[in-house]
Parts: sequence; C-alpha cells; structure tokens
Amino acid sequence: MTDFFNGVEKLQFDPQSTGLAFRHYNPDEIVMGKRMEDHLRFAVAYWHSFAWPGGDPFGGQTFERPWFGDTIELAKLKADVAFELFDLLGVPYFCWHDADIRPEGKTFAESRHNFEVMVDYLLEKMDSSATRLLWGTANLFSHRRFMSGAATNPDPEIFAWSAATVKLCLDATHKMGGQNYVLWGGREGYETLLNTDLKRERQQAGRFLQMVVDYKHKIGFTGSILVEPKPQEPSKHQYDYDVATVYGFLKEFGLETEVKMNIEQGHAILAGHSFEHELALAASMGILGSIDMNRNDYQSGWDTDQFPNNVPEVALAYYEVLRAGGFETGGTNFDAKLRRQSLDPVDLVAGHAGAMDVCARGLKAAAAMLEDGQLESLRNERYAGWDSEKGQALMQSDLASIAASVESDGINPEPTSGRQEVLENLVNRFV
Ligand code: XLS
Ligand code: NI
Ligand code: NI
Repeated sequence: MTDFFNGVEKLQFDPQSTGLAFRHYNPDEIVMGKRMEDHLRFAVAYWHSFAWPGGDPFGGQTFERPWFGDTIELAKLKADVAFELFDLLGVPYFCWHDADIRPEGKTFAESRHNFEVMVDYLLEKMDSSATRLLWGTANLFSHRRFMSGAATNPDPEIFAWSAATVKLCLDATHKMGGQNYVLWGGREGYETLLNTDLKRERQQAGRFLQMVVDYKHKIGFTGSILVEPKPQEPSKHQYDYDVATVYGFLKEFGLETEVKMNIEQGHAILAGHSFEHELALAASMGILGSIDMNRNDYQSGWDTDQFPNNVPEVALAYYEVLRAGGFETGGTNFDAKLRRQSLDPVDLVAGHAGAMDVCARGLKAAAAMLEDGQLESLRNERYAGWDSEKGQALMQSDLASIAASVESDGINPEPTSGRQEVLENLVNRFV
C-alpha cells in the first residue's frame, strides 16, 4: 500500500450518504435483466488520472505526484497508486497507452524493454485485483517524432516505428486479456493542405489498419479493434473525423466487418453532432463498440475532457447503447481528467465516483424509457406505413412504376405531426 489516498475508504453503495459513496451506482442491482456493473463496464483511463501533469496552453504542471519522473521505480509506484484507485472505486476495467505506463527510453529497444517490464508488473497487480483491461492503445501523438503523423507521416521510418509500436501494444493487450484494442489518430491529419498529400496519407492509414487487423488474427486476439473518431485537436483536420467518415474509410479498405468504433462524447460535440447521434449511427451500421464518457465545456468549444455530470445527456446516450443490445466487448471509459486546480488525491476519487453515479442514473433512466416502451412505439407508429405491403413493395420497385402508381392509386399524402414536444415531455418524465 502507498499512502497516496490516505484515509479514503473503499466506496460503498449508500443512497443516504452525504459523503464519499455511491448514491446510484449499485453494481449488483439488476437493470433489464443484467447487473448494473455488467451494463456499464466502467474503466479508469490511466493517462488522465496518473500521467497528466495538469497543464493548459498558458501554464505547465500543477499536479505534483510522487510518481512523476522517468524511472521504472516511479512507473511502478504509479501502477501501485492506480490499482489503489481501481480498488477504492471497484471499477471492473482500466485502459492505457504504452506511454502512460512505461518510461520513455532513448531507443525503440529501450522503450520496448521498459514497456515489457511494466506490462509484467501490471499483470502482477491484476493477480490481486478484480480490475481487468478494457483496452490498450499506443500513444502515437505526444512525442515530437509524431508531429507530422504516425501511419500518415511523410517519412516511412515513422510509419515503421508506429507499426512496431502498435504490434507491441497489441501483444501486451492480448497478454493482459484486454477486451479491445483502440486506435485514435490525433496526428493522423494535417496542419495545412499546402504540404499534405491527402491521397497518399489516407492510403498509408488504410494499409496500416489492414496490417493491425491481420496481426490481430495472426496472434489470435479475439477482442475488438476500435477506431476512435475525432474531427480535430491536435491536428487542424483529422482523417477519422466522425463515425460516418470512418465508416466510409473502413469500406474503402475492406475493414467494415473487422473494425468498430470507440465513440467519445466530447469528440461527437466537436464534430458538430450530439453523442447520441454518433451512437445511433454506429449502431445502425453495426459498428458500435465502446464509449469514452467525458464531456466538453460547451462554451470553450474544445476537448476539455471533463467528467460527465449531465444526467439527461447521459441517459440519451445509454438509451442508444441499450437499444443496440448493450456492450459486448465495449464499456464506459472515463477519458476524463480533473480540473488543474483539483490537486488533492481525494479529487480523483470524487471525480470518478460522481461520474459513475451520473452514468448509473442515466442507465436507469434509459432502461425505464425502454421498458415503458412508449418512445419506441411512437417511433414505430411513425414508420408503420413502411411495414405495410405497399410500403415494402415500394422498396422493390423503380422510379417509372412508382410514378405510374402515384396517379393510378390516387396517392395524396397528408402530413402528420412529428410530435417532438410530446416525445420530449415523455423523456423528461424519466430523467
Ligand atoms: C483524445 C482521445 C484519446 C484516446 C486514446 O482526445 O480521446 O484520449 O481516447 O488515445
Ligand atoms: Ni478525447
Ligand atoms: Ni478518448
């Protein structure tokens, strides 16, 4: 035991508590026939909670964590504290980038060695913990070598470095029993088109992803490969802009049945969508994999990665997840960081605990809406015409026959209400 969370006790479900406890997240409560914990599948993100120093564009580090530094000893201390947080929260999962868990080496070989030592150390920690790996990923964006991209870099040596890094991270994810492997291409995009060969870069990215999928099959990794869309930041324009864009990309490279999406709330907003739009679209295409649950500040218009605290929004998100049949390999990853003034260890616990409660409330509201069934039946009613024989026949017909039938059948449609206010009132009864 370290003394980092000194005095903080393992959180319990206690609806009456006014202190540090779960008032809504009750892992064993059955929601639509399944334990709440198995619906939500919470994960703590290693990077924001343990590796992020608290900087912003105008100032550097505000956090002074005893594990900051570049040695294996300190990386192990970081891991010890991480598992203490996982245990305090009772989260079933965590997620990492290679760079979060190991010190950077001077060469690829040195970084690989550090990484392998730390993967073994995390495996040891997992032996005495209930927390498992939701997903692993490679950080192909922080180091200056990636400033012009990873797979999409003009320099083939960076492509090679990135491929070798992803191989290592996939091996480690597989070894740790990870449920998914995520690729987020923060630098897979451009700053200016003036120096960018867009066609080549997209082809490089496509070939790279094909290699990742091939390697997954080669090593027998049965988890899902997930791409995390984001429109920009840090790149001015990112190739994995949003769900629709990534789907087109997957189709182009023959990967649409191999790769699913990790959808982040804040990224959806940055792309000019709602979170539920991105979820519903992915579900409709059969590529809804997992979610990163963190919100942005609506005024700043940037990826501020805050813990979720808006129950109605979260409810609509889980509504889409539940409608799609729930998570399979995916889960709810808190890709969220504290505010840079939140210096105390207890802030880390409170941030996650509050977020878990908000998600639990959202899930319960979503389940209640589905069980009530009115929203779905009103939606189905709206499309009932398409279930009729005539409606079905239209889809098999052609323009000329349809044109003829409009007059011969005396088609004369009457507009009907979309009932948006009624539906919004209905939702408000549950959230
Ligand atoms: C950044 C992304 C990142 C991914 C993992 O905006 O959300 O944290 O989730 O690389
Ligand atoms: Ni993000
Ligand atoms: Ni994310």
